[in-house]
Amino acid sequence: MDKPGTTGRVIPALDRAREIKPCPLGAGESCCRVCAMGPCRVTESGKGARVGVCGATPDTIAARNLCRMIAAGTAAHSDHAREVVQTFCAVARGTAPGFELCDREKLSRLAAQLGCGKAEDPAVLAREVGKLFLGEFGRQEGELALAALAPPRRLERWRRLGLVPRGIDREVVESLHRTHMGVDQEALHLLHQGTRTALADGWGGSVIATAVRDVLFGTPRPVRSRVDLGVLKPDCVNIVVHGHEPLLPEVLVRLAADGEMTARARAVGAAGVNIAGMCCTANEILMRHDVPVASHFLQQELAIITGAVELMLVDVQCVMQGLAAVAACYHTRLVTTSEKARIKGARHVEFSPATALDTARELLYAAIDNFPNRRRVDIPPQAVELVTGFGQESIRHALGGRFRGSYRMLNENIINGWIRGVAGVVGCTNPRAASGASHGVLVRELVANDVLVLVTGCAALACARDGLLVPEAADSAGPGLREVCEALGIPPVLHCGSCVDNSRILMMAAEMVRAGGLGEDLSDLPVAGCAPEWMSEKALAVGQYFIGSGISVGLGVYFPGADSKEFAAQVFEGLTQDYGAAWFFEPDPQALARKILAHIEEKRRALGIEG
Ligand code: XCC
Ligand code: SF4
Repeated sequence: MDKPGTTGRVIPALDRAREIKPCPLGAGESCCRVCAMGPCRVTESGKGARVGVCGATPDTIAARNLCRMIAAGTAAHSDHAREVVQTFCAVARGTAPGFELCDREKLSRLAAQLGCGKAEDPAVLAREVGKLFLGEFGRQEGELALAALAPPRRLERWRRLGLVPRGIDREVVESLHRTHMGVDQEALHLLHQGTRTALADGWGGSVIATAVRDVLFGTPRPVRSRVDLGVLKPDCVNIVVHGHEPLLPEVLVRLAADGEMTARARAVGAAGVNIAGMCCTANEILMRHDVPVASHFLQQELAIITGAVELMLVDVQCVMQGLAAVAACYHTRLVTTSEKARIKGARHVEFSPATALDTARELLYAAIDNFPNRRRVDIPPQAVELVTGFGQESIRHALGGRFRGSYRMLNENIINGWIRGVAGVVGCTNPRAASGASHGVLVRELVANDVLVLVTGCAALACARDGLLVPEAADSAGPGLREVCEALGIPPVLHCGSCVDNSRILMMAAEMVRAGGLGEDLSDLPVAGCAPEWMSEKALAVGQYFIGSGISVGLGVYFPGADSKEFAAQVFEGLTQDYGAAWFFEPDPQALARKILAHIEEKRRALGIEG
C-alpha cells in the first residue's frame, strides 16, 4: 500500500505498535510535564532524581497524572452526555425533526425517580428531565442529584469522605486545577479528587447518556446480530459508522432502509445499502437495531482495507488519525461529523439536531455515488453470531423468573452457588496486549468457574468475535452457570452496550443490593470489574468510579505510575480502607481471571455463602 508524502507505506495500528516502543518514562515511572521547569522524570530507586525541580515526589506525580487522566476520561463521557441531552431537549422543544421520544415509559419512570413532576405530555416531561440533567453539569454546590441512585450505605460513605460530586463540569475543572503546578501535593488527597471526578462520570454523565439515549432511541432488548469484517457486503454500498455518538447514525440507519435509497443504490449497480458499526457507535445501534458490527477499535483501519467501504463516518473518541492516510489509498470517503472533531484529509459534514435528516440523506447519496469508484474488494469472510441488548431492564426480565420485576432470582442463584459472582469485563482492545485475544482467555476462565460476565465497549466486541455472546457458549460454562443459562436461554456473557453503558452495570449492581441477601453496600457484592486491554483515559475513569462505588477493578497492559511504591500502596491497597475496593494490576489474562475469582470467593466468604 503506497502512500504519497509519507515514508512510503501506510501501516495500520498493529504494525505501528510494533515499530514504536512504548515510552518507559510514561509507563511505570513518574514523569511530570505540568510545568516548564520540567519535564521531570523521577524515580524512587536506582539512578536519577528522587524529586522534581519543584520538589514533587514520585507518588504525588503519579497521583497527579492519574487524576488528570480520570478527568479527561470523565470529560469525554460527560461531554458526549451533554451532546445527547442537548438533542433530547431539542426533541422536547420540537426542533429536531429527525428524532422522537421513543421509550416514553422509561421517560415517566425517570421523571418519577428524579422527582421531575408527573406531566401527562411526554414533551413537557422531557423538558423537565432535560433541564434537570443539564443542571447536573453546571451545578456548583450541593450534591449531584443522580448520586441518590446509589445504595444508601454507599451514599453515606461518600458523604463521610466528601466524595459526593457537586457538578460534573466542576469536578473536571477542579481536577485540572488541583493538578496544576504547585496546588494539591498529597497523593491520597489527589486520588480522592480523582474518585469524586470519576463518580461524576459513573453516576452522572454516563447515567445521563444512557438514560437519554434509551428514551430517544429505545431501551435495548435481547436481539441477535453478527460481528466481524465479514458483515461488510461485497455487492452493497457499505457505510461504517464509527465513534460514540449515535445521534446521526440513528437517523442514517432509518433512512438507509428507505426504498428510495435501495432504488438509488440499484441504479449504480449495488444491491442496496449496508450499514455496519465500529467501536461504541457500533454497540449503540447494535443494541437497539441489531445493525451488524464491523468490529472493535483495532479493526477500524482494516475495514477500509477491505476496499468495500464507500463511506466511513466518524464523530468523537477512539477514531485513529491513521484512518485518513488509509482512506486515501482507497476510494473510501472519510467524513467527520462532530463540531468538536476534524481530521486533516477528511471531509467535514456537521451534525446538528435540527438538520439531521438532511445531513443523513446527503451522506447516503454521497456513499451511493461513490460505489462505482471501487477498485479491488477483499472482505475476510468471518462473521460471528452474537446476542446483545442487556441492561438493567432486560436483565431483570431475563433473570426475573417467577420473581419478575426484581433481581431476587439472580441473588438467589448467587447465594445458592450456581453462580459464584458477576464480573464486568470492559474497555478497549490494545495492540500492546494480545489485541483482543486476552478477552477470550480471561472470559472463558471466568465462565468456566461459574461467573456471570457482563461486557461493554470493545471488550464486548472482542468477546463476540470469540463466539462468547451466544446462548450456545453456555457449553463452556461451569455446571451451575450452564444450568442457569440453559434454563433462561441466555448467553453466559451478556452484552450491556457501549462504554457509557458501564452505568448500566452500576445500576444492576445497585439493583442487586436492593434485592437483598448480598449485603447492604456495593462493596459487599461478589462482583469485580476489569479492563484487560484498556488504552483510553475513559477506561481509567470507569475503573475509578467502580472502585469509588465499592467494586474492585483489575487493569491489564500497564498501570501508570506503578513504579512509585507509595502510590502503588495507595491504589492497590490503601483505597480499600475508604472505598471497600481497590485497583489490582495483572497483564496476564489467565492470572487476571484467577485474581477475579479469588476476589469473588473472598466476598462470598465475607457474606457467609462460600458453599
Ligand atoms: Fe474506545 Fe468506546 Fe475503548 Fe473501544 S472500548 S476503544 S474507549 S470505543 Ni470504550
Ligand atoms: Fe517538574 Fe514539578 Fe514542574 Fe512537574 S511540576 S514538571 S515535577 S518542576
